Amino acid sequence: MSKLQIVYFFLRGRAEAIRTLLVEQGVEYEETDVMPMEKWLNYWKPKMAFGQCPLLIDGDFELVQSNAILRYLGRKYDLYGSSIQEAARADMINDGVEDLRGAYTVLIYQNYEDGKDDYVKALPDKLRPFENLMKDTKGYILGEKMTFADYNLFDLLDIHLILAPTCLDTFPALKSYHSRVLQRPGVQKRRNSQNFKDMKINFNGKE
Ligand code: GTS
Repeated sequence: MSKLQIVYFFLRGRAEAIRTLLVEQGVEYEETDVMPMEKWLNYWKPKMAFGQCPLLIDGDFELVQSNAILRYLGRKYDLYGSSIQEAARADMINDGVEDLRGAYTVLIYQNYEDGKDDYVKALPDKLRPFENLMKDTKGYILGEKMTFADYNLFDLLDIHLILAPTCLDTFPALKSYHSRVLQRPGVQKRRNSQNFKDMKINFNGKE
């Protein structure tokens, strides 16, 4: 059986939660870099259903949209809870992650120099809903077992700690959640890999 393939830029970006999930689940995958730019524009981009990557290739099945990929892998590797209510809670938090990731992406690519201070000032109001949702768990989003959404929430917190290193200091549940996920052996395996260490977070180098 062929290995899964992630087609993306050589970046953490929107592929990092997917990679961490796969490494932790012990799933071997191959990585295809869409660059150089001419190759991206003329070869890869026209192949992408929405003109953007990441793309996951699983045999003859191809899927774009990072959150659809995470959900697909969640179903495939039993990381989607065990009832429709649990799945919905994972979905809800993942959608919250997407909202904040969207704002982060606008900051990074459109307004970093002028917008960073205001973004960091407004961050507590954006993080508080996650703190409220996570404060009763001593484990992960659904309790003891990781879901696809945990990989995404962890990555979101992780990139915000780089942007604003003290941003979790007033959110004890999120702070301990971040370190709990970070300490997981599979997450450590990904983070100790040369591939992870060599990657920028974002295409323009801002973080
Ligand atoms: N909603 C999409 C998803 O979640 O996958 C957005 C994907 C997206 O914005 N991809 C960017 C891209 O392909 C790269 S990154 O923002 O994830 O770093 N950009 C290149 C282009 O030509 O649009």
